[in-house]
Amino acid sequence: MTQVDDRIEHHTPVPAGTSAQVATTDKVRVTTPATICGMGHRMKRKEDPRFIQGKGRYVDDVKLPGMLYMDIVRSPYAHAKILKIDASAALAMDGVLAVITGEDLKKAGNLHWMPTLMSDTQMVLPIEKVVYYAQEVCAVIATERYIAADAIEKVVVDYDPLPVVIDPFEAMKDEVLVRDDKEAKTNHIWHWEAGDKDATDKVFAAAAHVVEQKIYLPRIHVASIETCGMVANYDKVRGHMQIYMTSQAPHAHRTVFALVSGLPEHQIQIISPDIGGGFGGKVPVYPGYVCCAVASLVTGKPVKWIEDRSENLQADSFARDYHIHAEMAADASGRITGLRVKTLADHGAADAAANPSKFPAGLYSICTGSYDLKAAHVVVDGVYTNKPPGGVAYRCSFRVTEAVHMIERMADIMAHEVGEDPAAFRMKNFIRPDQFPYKSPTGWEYDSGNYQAALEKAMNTIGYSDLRREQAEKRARGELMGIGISSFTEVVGAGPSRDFDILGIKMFDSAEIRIHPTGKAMARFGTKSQGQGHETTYAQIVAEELGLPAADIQIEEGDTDTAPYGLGTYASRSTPTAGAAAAMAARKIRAKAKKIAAYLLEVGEDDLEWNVDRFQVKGSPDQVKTIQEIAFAAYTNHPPGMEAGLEAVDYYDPPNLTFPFGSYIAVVDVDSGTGEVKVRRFVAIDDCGNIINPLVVEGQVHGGLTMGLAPALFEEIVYDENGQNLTGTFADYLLPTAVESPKWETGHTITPSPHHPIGAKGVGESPTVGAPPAIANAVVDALWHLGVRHLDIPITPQKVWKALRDAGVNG
Ligand code: MCN
Ligand code: CUM
Repeated sequence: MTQVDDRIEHHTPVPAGTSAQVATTDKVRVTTPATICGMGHRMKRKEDPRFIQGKGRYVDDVKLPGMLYMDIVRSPYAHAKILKIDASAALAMDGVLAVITGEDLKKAGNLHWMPTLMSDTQMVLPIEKVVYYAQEVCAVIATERYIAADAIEKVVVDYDPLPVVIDPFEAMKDEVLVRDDKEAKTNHIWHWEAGDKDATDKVFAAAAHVVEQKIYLPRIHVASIETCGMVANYDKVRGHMQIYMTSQAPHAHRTVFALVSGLPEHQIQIISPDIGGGFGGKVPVYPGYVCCAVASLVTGKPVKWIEDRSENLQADSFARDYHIHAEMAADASGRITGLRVKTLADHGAADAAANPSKFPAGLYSICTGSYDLKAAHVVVDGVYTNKPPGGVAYRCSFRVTEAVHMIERMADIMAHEVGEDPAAFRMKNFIRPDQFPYKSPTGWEYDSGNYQAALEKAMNTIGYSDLRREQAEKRARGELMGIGISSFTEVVGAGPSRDFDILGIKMFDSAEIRIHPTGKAMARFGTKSQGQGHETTYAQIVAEELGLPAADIQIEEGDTDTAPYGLGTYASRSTPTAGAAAAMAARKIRAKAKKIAAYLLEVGEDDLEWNVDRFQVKGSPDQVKTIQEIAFAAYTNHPPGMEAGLEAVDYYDPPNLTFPFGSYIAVVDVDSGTGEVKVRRFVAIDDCGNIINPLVVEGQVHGGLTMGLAPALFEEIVYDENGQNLTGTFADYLLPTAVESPKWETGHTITPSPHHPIGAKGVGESPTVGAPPAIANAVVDALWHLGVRHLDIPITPQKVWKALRDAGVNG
C-alpha cells in the first residue's frame, strides 16, 4: 500500500539545514493561497463546530446495548493490611452482578499486578495491603450506574492500619517499607546521575560567586474537563475486545493490554474518541481501566467506567513532587560557570512516571537551560512513599518543567546576588546563536535557538526599562512591584527512537495519506489530539505539501484498527514526529504524482516543476496538471506498469529532539497587607520554529500560560501525616479562573528546526514550562530588597504574608 519513490531518501530531512534556514525572523511563512490554507494560515479549527455545539463524542457518550456499569471501592487508609473483604451485602442488592477483588484478578491470570510506564509494577487491586489513600480496593459491576455507586457503600473491608510514610526524606530511612513485595527491602527506587562531577567540582572550586537554594516543586494534578473513563465491550463469540478509552496513546495501550491479558493484539481494538483534555493524565494505564476490561471479559457484556472528579483528583496521575537542592557558580564577571543539583523525587507507591526507560528522571538533565556553562552535575534519587503513583505529568515534557523552574530561579538568584539586572545577566550568559547546534554539558544537542532575540522582543513588548523605573519609584514609596523573567529552553519531540521508548516500544510516529479519485483525501495518524487541533493543523501540513485545500482533507486519529501504529500525543511530540511524517508521506505522494503528470503531459519528469498545487512544464506554464487532475488519473489513466492509487504512509523517526524556547516577562504587584500577588502583565514570546497555524499556537499558549499560572500561585496537592489527601475537591485544589488570569500578551520569533522536514518544533507545553518561574521570579524580585531570596510555588498569600512578617514589614 505504500509507494516509496526510491529517489526520496526516506528520512533525510528536507530541506537540509543551512545557516540561512535557521536565521530568526518574526514573519510567519505563508506560501499557499487562503483557498488552500497550507502552513501559516490562521485557519479556524475544523473540530470546533462540533465542540461548540455540544456534538463532540466522548467516552461517556458511548452507550451500547446491555451495557453494565462499574464503580470502585477505594481505601480510606494510606497504608493498611487488608484483613477481609465482605461483598455479600453489595451482591445481595438488586442489579449488582459481580464484585471483583484482587483475588479474582489473581485467579484470572495474575492480573492483580500490572507494569507501569517505567517498568515498575503497580497493584491493579490489592490482596495483602493498600499503599495509598483512595487506592482501588475492589470493583462493583451493576446494571445501572447509581446501583453501582450505592453498592460500593455496602462492601465491608476490614483494614489493619500500618504506619504511614509521606515525607520522602523520612522514606529514605526505610523505617516504614512501602513496597514489601519487592526483593530489595528499601524505599529507594533508583539513583541517577548526569553530567561530569569532577569537572563541576573544579568549576565550583574556582568560582567567584556561589549561590545555593532549596526548591520544592509540589505535587500537582491536571484537572482536565473530562475525567478518565472506559467502555469495554468483549465479544465472547468473536474473541474480540473493543475498548473506548480516554487514551493519549491508543496503540501503546493496545500493546500493553495484549501483553498483560494474553488476548491477541489483532483482537483488541482501542478507540479514543474525542477527549476533553489530557495534559499527560491520560497517558498511564490506571487500575480502573484494567478492572473495566476484566469486568467485560467476565460478564461478556459491555461495561462502562467513568471516574468522578474526586476519584480523579485523589487517585491518578500526579506530577512534580521534586525536592531540589541546587548550587550555581559564577566567575568574577558574573558569567555562570557551573551547576550542581541534587534532587529527591517522590514517586508515591509506584514509579509510574511517563519517562523513557533510558532517563529515569526524564529530561531533567536539560537543566542547564539556555545558558552556556562549563560544567554541570545532576543527581536524582527516586523514592517510594504512601501516596498515589506520582511522576506522571502535568503538561510537562518528561520533567523539563522541574529543570526549567530550577535553572530560571537560580539564574535570578545569581543575578540579584551579583547585583546585575536579571535581563542583562541573561543576555550575557545565553548560548549565542552561532553556537548552534549546541552541545550541552549534560549531553544534549540543541538544534537551533536565538535566545537573545526572544528576550529582546519580550523586553520591547513590555517596555522593560520603563517598568524598572516605575518599580524604583514605587519601592521608594514602600510599594511592592516585581518584574520576573523566564528565558526557558524546552526539549520535545521524542524519539529519536535510539534513545526514547515507552515500555520498550520505540518512539517514532506515523502518518498515512490516501487521496481519493476526486481529489479529496483522508489522512490517519498514530497520535491522538485531546484538544490540540490536529484535525486542522495536520490538514494544513498536507495542504502545504500537496496543494489540496485543507478543507478537503479529513484527519483521523485514535482508532487502532485504522490508524497506523504510533506512540500517541504527549511531550509536545505530535508536530516533531507525526507532523514530520505527514510532510514525508505527502512528499512520497508528490513524487508519484510527478510521474503521473509527466505521463499525462508527455514530458520527462525533469521538465516539470511544482507550483503550489500543480506540476507545470518548465518555461511553459500553461501546460499543467493540478493535484486533483493527477489524483483522478491515478485511478483512471495512470502510466502502464504503475500501481493504481495515490497514497503513502510514513513512519518518522526524528534524527534529534526539537528545542523550542521562549522568553516570558511577568509584572506583579504584591499587597503588603494581605500578601496577595496580582499578575498585572504577562508577555510571552515563544519560538517553536515554523508555525503551522498561528491561531492554534496562540490558543496553545493561552491555555498553557493559564496552566502555568495555576501551580505558580494556586495549585498544590497536600497530604496530612496520615496520607489523607486534603485537596481532593475543587474547593481545596484551586484552579485559576478567568478572574485570576491576566490578559496574556503573546508573540513569537521563528527560528526553524534545521532537522525537521517543515522546520517546526513542538509548542504545546512551552507556556506551562515557562510561566511558573517568570511569576515566581517576579514575586521574589518585588521582595528581594527585604531579604527574601526564594519562595516555593504555589506562592500563596499566606507564604508571602509570612515572608513579609519575617522581614518586619507587617504583622
Ligand atoms: N503547532 C503549530 N505550529 C508549531 C507547533 C505546533 O501550529 N510549530 C500546533 C500543532 O499543529 C498542534 C498544536 O500546535 O495542533 C500542538 O502541537 P504540539 O506542540 O506538537 O503538541 P501535541 O500536539 O503533541 O500536543 C501535546 C501537548 C501536551 S504534551 C499537553 S500536556 C497538552 C498540550 O499539548 N495537552 C493539551 N496542549 C493541550 N491543549 C488542549 N486543548 N488539551 C490538552 O489536553
Ligand atoms: Cu507531560 S503532559 Mo503532555 O506530555 O501529555
